[in-house]
Parts: sequence; C-alpha cells; structure tokens
Amino acid sequence: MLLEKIKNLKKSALSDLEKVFDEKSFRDFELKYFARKTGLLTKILRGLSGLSIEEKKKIGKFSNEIKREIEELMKKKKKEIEYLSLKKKLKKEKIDLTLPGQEKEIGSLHPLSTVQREIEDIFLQMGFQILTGPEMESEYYNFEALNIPSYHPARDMQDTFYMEEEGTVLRTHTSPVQIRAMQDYGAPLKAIVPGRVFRYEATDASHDNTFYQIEGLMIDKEINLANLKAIMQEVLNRIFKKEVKLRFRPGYFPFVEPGLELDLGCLICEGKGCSVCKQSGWVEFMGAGMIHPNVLKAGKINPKKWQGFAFGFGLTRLVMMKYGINDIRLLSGGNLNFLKQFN
Ligand code: FA5
Repeated sequence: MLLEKIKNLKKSALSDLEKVFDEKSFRDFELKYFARKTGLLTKILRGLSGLSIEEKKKIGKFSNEIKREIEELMKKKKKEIEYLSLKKKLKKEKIDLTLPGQEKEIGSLHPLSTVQREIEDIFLQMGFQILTGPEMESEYYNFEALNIPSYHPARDMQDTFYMEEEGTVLRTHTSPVQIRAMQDYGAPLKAIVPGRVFRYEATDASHDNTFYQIEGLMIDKEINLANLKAIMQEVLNRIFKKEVKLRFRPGYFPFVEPGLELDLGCLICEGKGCSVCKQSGWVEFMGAGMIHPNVLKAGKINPKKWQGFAFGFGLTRLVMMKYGINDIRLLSGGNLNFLKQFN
C-alpha cells in the first residue's frame, strides 16, 4: 500500500518537475514535495517511524532512493533554469550597433591660421620661400642690424619686453628675420616670414600687445617699389576676392630708404569712418621701402651689386578686415563662440 503510494508520488513528482521552467515554479515544486511540514515527500518519510523495523528498512531504503533521484533531477533543472535566465538577460543587454554614437567635437583652424595659409600659398606661387625666426630675439637682430643703434630715438617707436638674459628681447617685428635670411641664403632672395611679435603698448580696438606680422623681402639686381606695389595689389585682391584700395604714403623706418607706409581702404566701413580706422576711412596696413644699404651689409650682401624692397604687415589687421571683425582682442581671446563662426 505504502510502497504503491510512494511510487505514485515519484511519478507525479517527475511529471511536475518536467513542467518547471523558471525560478518561481522551481520554488513551488520544492515546497510541494520538500516543505518541512507540508511537503508530500517529507510527510511520507516522517510516517515511516510508525512501521516495523523490517518494513522501515525496506520502505525507508526505497523512499530515500527516490528522494535522491528527485534531488538529482532538481539540481539539473536548477542549472537549466539559471542558463535560461542568463540567456534571457544577455538577449536584453545586447549592443545595438545601429544606435547613433556620441558626436565628438572636431577642432578647426583659427582664422589667423587660415588666412596665413592662404597668403603663403599665393606667395609660394610667386616663387617666394617661407621662413621663420625666433620669437625671443637678440637686440642685435631686432634693432642694431636693422640700422637702429641703441642711442637712436627710433628705438622708442617699438617698445618691447626685455628678457632677464642680457641683450635679449621679445621681437617687436618680423624684420630681424630679414638679416637672418640674407645671412643664410645670400642674394638673389625672395622670402616671406610669418610670425608672432610683441609690443609693450596699451591695447584698443586695433592694437594688441601680441599680434602677427608677415615680413617679405625681394632682392635682385633691379627690384624697385613698382614691383612691390604690383605684388601687394595682386596678393590683397586675391585675399579679399575683389579689387582693394591701396595708398602709399611716405613713412620712416631706419631700415629702409626710401620708406613708406601702405594703407588699406577700410573694408569694415567701406571708407565711411569707424572705430577700427579711427574715422579716417584708411587703416595703416604695412610698412615698407627699399632695403637700406647698411641692412644689406649686415646681411653680408653687397649693396653696390644688389637692391630690393622689404615690407612688414599686420596679419591680425588683415584678418579683421577680411572677416569684418571690429575688435582685435577677439582674435587672441580664445572665445569658442566667436571662433566657431569660422569653422
Ligand atoms: C614694422 O613693424 C616694420 N618692421 C615694418 C617694415 C618692414 C617696414 C620692412 C619696412 C620694411 P610697424 O610698427 O608700422 O612696422 O608695424 C607694421 C604693421 O603691423 C602695422 O602696419 C600694423 O598693421 C601692424 N601693427 C603694428 N602695431 C600693432 C599692434 N599693436 N597691434 C596690431 N597690429 C599692429
């Protein structure tokens, strides 16, 4: 009788276990058969105590075997359930490669660099080479070799920052590279020198203490100011993509003779007058002239054989004119909202 009952219990347990498919149904199964007081198998095993020793041995052994068999199958089932739930979880977590990624911000060239490259391209096409020089310069190259001795009042035209190292300054212009270029390459020579320069002076809408210049020089047997005018007109027309107004007027620089200043018709106000051109309609754009014989000599070039022009213009002012920027300080301010407009 009891044996029969146990066999039936095993049958129903195995068929119940088949139907178990997740943690909850597993737990229900466990409670149904193995709960401490109410479990169907527990109750049978408890009931054995009232049997005779003979029966206890026989039925006890049989029911323990069944218990072990069911427990084995339960272990397998548990693993199966764990595997299934992990699989389900992984399915949910899968990476969707079609989702758009997080966009990275890409930097862009500063307008000063963009225009510098455009100018370099134009001069390269005209056969000029592009040179650079040190920003920390000796007083000799920045002043003396350019015909500005220490006692000369022209020193006051460009006040600068003096370094602790005796005789060293932050260059006030790119002109010292004229001498370095002449010494390195001799004549004939066609070169431009873009670079950063420094002046000890108060800032306003069109003056900064740190700005960029482009120096240029052309030395050969018959170079003259007409060549300079033709070259500058061509370069500036190409930069501004239209015919620009240029004005030559006499100017003094100790390193040229004769010396002149070239002004640009103000492109911000079209000549009407604004804060950038100080209401004059013209913006001082560059200094130039025929290279002084003393400067050629300092560059180890014979002034009796060779002659040429030199010029130096404010790249920063040119960029202001090109893009209609009315305050020079915006170009050194590093304000991204401003700079992003030039992307
Ligand atoms: C010079 O620096 C001379 N070395 C130029 C030169 C070269 C003359 C070769 C003759 C032969 P100047 O100090 O004028 O000259 O400056 C040249 C240009 O730099 C100016 O025309 C102007 O466009 C620009 N510049 C001068 N000072 C400032 C400043 N504080 N801020 C921005 N741009 C400036």
